[in-house]
Amino acid sequence: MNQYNADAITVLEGLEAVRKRPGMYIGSTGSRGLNHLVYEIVDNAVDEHLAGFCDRIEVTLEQDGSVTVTDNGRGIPVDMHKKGVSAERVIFTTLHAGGKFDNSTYKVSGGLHGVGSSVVNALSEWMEVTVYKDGFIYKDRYAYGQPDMELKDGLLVPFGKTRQSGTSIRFYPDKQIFEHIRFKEEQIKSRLHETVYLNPGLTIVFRDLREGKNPEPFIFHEPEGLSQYIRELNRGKETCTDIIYFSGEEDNILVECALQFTTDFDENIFGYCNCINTSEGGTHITGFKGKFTSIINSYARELGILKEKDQNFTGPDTRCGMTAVLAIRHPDPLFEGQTKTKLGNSDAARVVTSVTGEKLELYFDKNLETLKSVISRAETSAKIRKSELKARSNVLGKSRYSFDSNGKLANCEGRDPSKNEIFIVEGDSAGGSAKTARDRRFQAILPIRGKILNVEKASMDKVLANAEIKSMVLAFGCGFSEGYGMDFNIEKLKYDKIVIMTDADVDGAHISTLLLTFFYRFMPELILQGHVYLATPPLYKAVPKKGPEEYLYDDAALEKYRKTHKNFTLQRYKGLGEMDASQLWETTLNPETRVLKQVEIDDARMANEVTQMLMGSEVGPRRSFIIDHADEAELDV
Ligand code: 1YM
Repeated sequence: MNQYNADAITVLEGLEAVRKRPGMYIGSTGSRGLNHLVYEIVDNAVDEHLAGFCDRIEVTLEQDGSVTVTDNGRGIPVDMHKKGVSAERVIFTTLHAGGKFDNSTYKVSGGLHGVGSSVVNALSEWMEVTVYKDGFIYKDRYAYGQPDMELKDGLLVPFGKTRQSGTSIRFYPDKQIFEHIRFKEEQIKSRLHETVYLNPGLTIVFRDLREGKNPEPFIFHEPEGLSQYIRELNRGKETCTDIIYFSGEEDNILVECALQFTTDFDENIFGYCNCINTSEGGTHITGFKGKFTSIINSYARELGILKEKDQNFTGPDTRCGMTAVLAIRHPDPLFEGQTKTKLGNSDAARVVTSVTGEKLELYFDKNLETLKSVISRAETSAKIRKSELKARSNVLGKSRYSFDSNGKLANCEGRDPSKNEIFIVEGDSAGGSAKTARDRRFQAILPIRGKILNVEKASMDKVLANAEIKSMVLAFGCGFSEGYGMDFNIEKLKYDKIVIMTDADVDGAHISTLLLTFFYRFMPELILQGHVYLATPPLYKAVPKKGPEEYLYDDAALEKYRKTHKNFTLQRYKGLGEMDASQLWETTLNPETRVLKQVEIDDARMANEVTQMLMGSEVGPRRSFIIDHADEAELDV
């Protein structure tokens, strides 16, 4: 066997490995993996851009289901490789071919670092490569990764002349390997857009010529690069600083960063290495964060904003509201982590730290106002952090022992929780009527003031220290949970039914929403196990000339009543307070005649808007909420 044949066999074995285990190379054989094929080819063209030879890439989803990617770079090398065939053949049939053809450049953009072309070839039913180079057009073809065209003495035969240079690759993915050959244009477009943000000199033209799609070209070009990316990420948000941009290079590692603060409270930092989104973070992000924190702290001390006795801002304090994109270029990136999206190079941390320190100091020295805005965000964050901490220790520290006897609760006499009910009644006057009206053997009344409304306008510490909420927690007897120290124990619940009783108006709905929100967040078991109910007091009482009075619970009922009754007077209840004790008993309390609505978790989610804003699992909205009302809160820190 001669050398050439031996090489050819290794080649086939290599591509066969790709076909046997495609997931190893492209992640999956679903639509993500399919899209990945496009990215692999595009990334090679982006590399050519990064090498300084290409400024335009066209991506076309063809009518027949294939994809064409064209660039205006140098054109893939077609000259004789030492293996005895055209370099182009080696590139498309050998794993790990890439960058070894020219020492002057290294592969910098994403994906499989040069093996991309051969992997895509291996997973394609057919692939067509057109190279425009040195005045000639060359074509080559492959089927299932194997050459499908005769060479002449190992070289491609030019078949036409051209003034252009560049590479065009068209491929049709292998139906035996992919579940569906259906590219997701939105995802591809989004990825292409991301690519031009990271490469401001590049234009990418996208076309979707498939049946039923919009054939108009999309042109992606973002000459302002990362700054524009930040602008886009922060679109619709309220910003509180300019966009800060810096870049620098050390030890052949390029660092570029844009950031801006919004009035939101979350941080959004997007990291890239060689155009690959490092969603698991890594050394570059760590370096950036660490340096940013230390810079802000030292400026805050220098400016006297942090006094000697004050603690430093924490990292999250300094990044509260930050949107940032940090993109580095590394000659030899090390991708680690579950999804290989965590940068591992330690020199990246060092260089990013150094560039960030140097450039941000230059920037802040010249832009004091921006610096002050950033520091004031950190101050606010620190304040909230401390008050939240305090709120927790307040509620748990004093815990249930400090909830002294609950004066307002009119408890029931019965001691069997499975028979008992507690009514949470809005307003003292309705509470008074309810106390008179109830069956005290099994019905307890807990009046709450409209005060719970203020819960919405208070900071977290007030929510938790709120007298009404304390009354409820104490009355129910089972504590509350969600990391605030007291364990919720549904076994200790003193009532089978917790009935929210509010006026049938906007305020009443608002109060129920807040109560549901509170239960949903802090005592979800109450809802899940079906203990929470809404009383539905009537809206009207119809008194006909003849016949019995009738309570009407909504407007639909009234409509119906009007159709069947002519001569009647209508009494409209504006609130629970307008009902006397016997009416209240009849309409809302008496198990025989009342209408109770059992709250399901979906109803509680209906309170979702408020839930998310006020007590959501996302810290951001809650914090921004607290901030909006920070003036009203007495932050005792
Ligand atoms: C539509 C995809 O692959 N373009 C492309 C690829 C290469 C070159 C130019 C290129 C690179 C170099 C020298 C070099 C590739 N070259 C190689 C290899 N577009 C697309 N455009 N001359 C041309 O890196 O030195 C692999 S891809 F292996 F030759 F380096």
